[in-house]
This record gives sequence, C-alpha cells and structure tokens, in this order.
Amino acid sequence: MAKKPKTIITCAVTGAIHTPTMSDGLPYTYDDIAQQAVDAAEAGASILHLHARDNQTGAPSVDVGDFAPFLPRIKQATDAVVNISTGGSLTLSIQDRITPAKTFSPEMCSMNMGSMNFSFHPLAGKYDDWKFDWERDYVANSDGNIFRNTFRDIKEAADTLAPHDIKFEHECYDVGHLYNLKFCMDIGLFKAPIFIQFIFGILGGIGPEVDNLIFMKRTADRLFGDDYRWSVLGAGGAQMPLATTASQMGGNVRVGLEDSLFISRGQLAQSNAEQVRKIRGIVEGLGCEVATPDEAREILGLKGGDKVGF
Ligand code: KMH
Ligand code: ZN
Repeated sequence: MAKKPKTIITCAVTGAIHTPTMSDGLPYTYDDIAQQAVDAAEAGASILHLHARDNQTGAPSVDVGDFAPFLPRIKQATDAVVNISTGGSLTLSIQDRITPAKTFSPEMCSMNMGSMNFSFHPLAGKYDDWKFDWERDYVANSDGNIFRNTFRDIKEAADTLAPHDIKFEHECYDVGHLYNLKFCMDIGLFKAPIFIQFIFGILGGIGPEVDNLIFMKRTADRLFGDDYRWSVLGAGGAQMPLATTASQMGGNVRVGLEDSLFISRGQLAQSNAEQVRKIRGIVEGLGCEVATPDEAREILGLKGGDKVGF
C-alpha cells in the first residue's frame, strides 16, 4: 500500500477577524504573538501564518513596524516556516497588504484568489461590553466588506513579490477561486507545486460541508493534476472536523485562533498551541505522521529559512 503523505500543520495565530473581547486567548501584543507562535511550533505546527496587530489596542495592522518586533523572535526560537498574510486588514489596498511580505521576504505568504463578501458581522450581536473602542464597529461593519482581490491585484502582488521567491498559500474560498488560480497558472504567475488552502465556512464563501470539500478537491485534481498540494481551513466549529477529514484524505490542515476561537463545542481555546496539540493528536491517532518544518519545506519546495529578510 502506498505510504500516506505526512500532514503539514499550519497554525494561523491571530488573524484579522476576531477581536480581543471575544477571547482572552487571542494574542495581540507583540510578546503574546511571538510566544504563542513559538508554542504552536513546539506543539507541532510547521508553518506559522502571521498577521500583525496594534500592540496596545489589538486592531489588525499591516504596518511593518507591528511585524518587526515579533518576526525575529519567532525565527530565533523555532525553525518553523513563517508565512506572512497579504490578506491583512480586509479593506486595505493590495499595495498596503503586500508591504510586509515585500519588506520581510518570508518563505511563504498568503495570496487570496478572488474578490468576495467577507463578513463576520453576526458576531457583533454576541457581546455587550467591548474591551476597545474600535472593535464593535469593525465587526458590525463587516457586512459592508468587499474583500477585493481582482486579477489585476493578484498579478500586481505576484509580480511585486516574484523576486523574493516566496511560496504562496493560495486562499480559495469557493470553487470559482480555483478557476481563477488556474487562469493565473496558465499565464505564468505561479510555479508548481502550488499550495492551495481550501477555506470553508467564511460568510461570503462556500459552506463547511464535507461534500464541498470533496467537490473542491475533485475540481483541483482536474485543474492542477500533480501540480498542487492542499490544506483545509474550516472556520469556527468546522475547524477540527474538517481538518480531521482532510488529513484522512491525504491533505494538510490549518488550525489557529485566526480561524476559530474554540477547542471544542462552546469551549474557548486557551491558546493556539492547544489547538495544534489537539489536531496533532487526532492526526497521529488516526495513523498519519506530522511533517517537521524541513519536511514541509521539501513538500512545498520552499527557499529555506536562511533566505528570509528578518
Ligand atoms: N482568515 C482566513 C479565513 C489571509 O490572511 O490572507 C483567510 C486568511 C487570509 O488567512
Ligand atoms: Zn490570515
């Protein structure tokens, strides 16, 4: 029987959806982001997907000055792959969103593959008292968000970042995004093997049903053949169940407080590492091995941790 591929665990440490009021576990200071990222790597995450936040208020930030305090600390303390988000804050221009990746030249960064509604406004109704002034409006007004990722934006990001030899985490929130990615491959924007993050359960994207995972996977098989590797991100309560299914299907998994604040139904996770430990236990318990950072580098064809700019 063919050997099962190793499972790469990505941990998305803080993101730009959740706010400090929603969980004390959500890291937003430089120190907490660094510490939780290192702990997640020690727990078994070989890729750390990172956003930055304002150190005082926790507001999502794409300011390079908010990345600079934690990136070197993470690099010194772990050999995990650093992946810098270019999704950033959802309403900013692509130029602003790619500035951190352009500045720090990480091994990986995200690349969002289509424009869409991207909303989490239903969360606004769940809290009466907010820790910081910005939070309520930020969450409530997300019903007006258009997360803009036009073909022109994608090309601009790919062209600007090309000299940095960065592997992209192609964020695909629906089936059409796979066709966008195929078009971009055909015009030479991205090199195989590409790495696709199938995303389920964002309001504005495809829902978190297993049927949809199978449909996305079949479509990607047809479009990309052997030229792609894949991972699954289920938002909220879909996180662990879909990651488990993905791993059993031979795929890779993404967890982290960016995508879900919970460790089990109704129970907040205390940290990113707790989620990594949980999925690792499931993956290993079901007979798969977890990839080390160097194995992840090999699987994805990364440039190496010694070639980053931080
Ligand atoms: N927040 C996730 C659903 C990005 O950072 O570019 C998708 C994401 C996007 O991680
Ligand atoms: Zn992200």
